[in-house]
Amino acid sequence: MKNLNVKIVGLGEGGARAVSRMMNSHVGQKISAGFVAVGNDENLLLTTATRTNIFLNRDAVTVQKNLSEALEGANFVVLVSGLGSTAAARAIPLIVSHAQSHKARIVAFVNLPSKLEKPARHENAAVCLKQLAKIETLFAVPAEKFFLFRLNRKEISLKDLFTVADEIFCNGVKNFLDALAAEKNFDVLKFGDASFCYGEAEGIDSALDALKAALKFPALDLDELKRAAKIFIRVTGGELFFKSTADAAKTFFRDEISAVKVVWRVDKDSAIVNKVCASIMFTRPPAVQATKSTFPSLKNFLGRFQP
Ligand SMILES: Nc1nc2c(ncn2[C@@H]2O[C@H](COP(=O)(O)OP(=O)(O)OP(=O)(O)O)[C@@H](O)[C@H]2O)c(=O)[nH]1
Ligand SMILES: [Mg+2]
Repeated sequence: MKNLNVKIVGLGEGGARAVSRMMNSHVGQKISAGFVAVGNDENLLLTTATRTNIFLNRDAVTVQKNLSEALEGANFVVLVSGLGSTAAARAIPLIVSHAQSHKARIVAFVNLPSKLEKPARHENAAVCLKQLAKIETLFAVPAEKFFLFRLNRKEISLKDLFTVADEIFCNGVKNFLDALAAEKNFDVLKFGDASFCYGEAEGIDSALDALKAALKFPALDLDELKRAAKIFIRVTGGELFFKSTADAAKTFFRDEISAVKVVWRVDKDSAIVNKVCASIMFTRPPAVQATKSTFPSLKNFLGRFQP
C-alpha cells in the first residue's frame, strides 16, 4: 500500500506489554510504524518501550488532544489489547471516532477475557466490542484458546497465558503488516470478524509443510476456515526459495480444506534464510449454533459483524 502510515496502539497494561514485545522484535520497522501505549497507570507506562504514552487519568480534553497528536497522519491504526481492560473501554470509542473522521482504517488484535475473570472485565469487553463492530478487521481470540498452546504443561499461570497471547499477537501483527506493505489494494486485507493462523517449515522449498503447520495452529478452528467466505494466504521464503513450489500447497488447500477462491501471495523475503513461512487470514463464518459456542453472547454479536 502506498504512503502507509501505521500506528500500533497498545491499550491497558496487557496491550502496552504486547506492543513493547513487538518493538523488541522489530515488528513494523520496515514501514517505520509508530508505537503508542494508552493506559490508566502512569508507573506502568513509564516501564514500556513506547515513547508516546497517553495517560487516561488526565482530564478529557487533554486525553483527546494527546490521542489526536499521537495518531496524527496515520492512515492505518493497529489496536492491541486485552478487551477486559478499563483503559480499552475508555480509549477505544475515542480512537474509533478519531479514525473515522480522519479516514484511517483500523485492525484490532484482541483477547476476550477468560471466563474466570471478574464480571467487570466482561462488561468492559462488551463496551469495546460494540465499538469494534465498526472497524475493518477484528481478530478477537478468547483467552481460553491460549491454553491450547501449553497443553503439555502440568500447570499454567495467567502470566504464562498472556506471554502466549503476546507472542501470538506479535506474529499476527507482523504477518498482517508484511502483507499490507506488499499490497496495493487494501480491501484485499479487509476481513471483518476474522481469524488468523501461521506456521513455518525448515528447508527452502517447504511451502506445503509450512501450510500444513499453519493448519495445525492450536487456536485455529479448522471448521471455521473450511466455511470461510474470504481467505488470504501468504507464503514467504528466502532468496533461494522457488515460488513455483507453492503450487503443491495451493492444490492441497483446494482439495483438502476449501474450494472457495483464495487470494494467494507467494513472496521472497531476504530476512528469511532456510525456511518457508505460511500465514492465513480469513473472515469467520457466522455462528451456526450459538449454543455450541464458548462465548455465546459475544459470538452472536460478532456473527452480525461483516466486512
Ligand atoms: N495480551 C495480554 N493480555 C493481558 C495481559 N495481562 C492481562 N491481560 C488481559 O487484558 C485484560 C485487561 O487487563 P489490563 O490490560 O491489565 O487492563 P488495564 O486497562 O491495565 O487496567 P485495569 O482494568 O485497571 O486492570 C484482562 O482482562 C486480561 O484478559 C498481558 O500481559 N498480555
Ligand atoms: Mg491492569
